[in-house]
Amino acid sequence: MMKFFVMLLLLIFPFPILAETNHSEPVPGNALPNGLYAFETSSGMRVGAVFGVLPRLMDADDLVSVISPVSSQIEIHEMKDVDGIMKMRKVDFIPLQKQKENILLPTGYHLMLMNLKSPLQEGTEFPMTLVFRKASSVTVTVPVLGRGVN
Ligand SMILES: [Cu+2]
Repeated sequence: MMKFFVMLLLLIFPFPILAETNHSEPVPGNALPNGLYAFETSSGMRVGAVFGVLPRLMDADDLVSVISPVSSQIEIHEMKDVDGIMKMRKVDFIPLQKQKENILLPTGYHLMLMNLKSPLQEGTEFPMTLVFRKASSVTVTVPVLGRGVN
């Protein structure tokens, strides 16, 4: 199982996962958008990931599920340091602080697009609906970024 995750990570994240500590650093060749974003995926790849800044909420809340036409199944994941090893696991929700920028990043909470219907292509965008425990759902547009590799 661990092997699978490591392989998945290498495919998904365009930078060394263990070295990455601050995701606000720009990805080479790309300016990161203000909100959420995804990286392009290659044709053989069925899994993508969404990172970036979630919409600000007036009150503390939980992000409990995510819906998008690009994927029939979107999982909420958390990357956590367990005894010095970064491990990714599926969680039921992301706790959100009120009036704060809640940021999704490869080394923390992020959204995993499982079973992509087609590869995510650089320059395109897709809608994603964020479902909260208390607040009404919000639909955002997620741009697809290149991996910054020329
Ligand atoms: Cu994940």
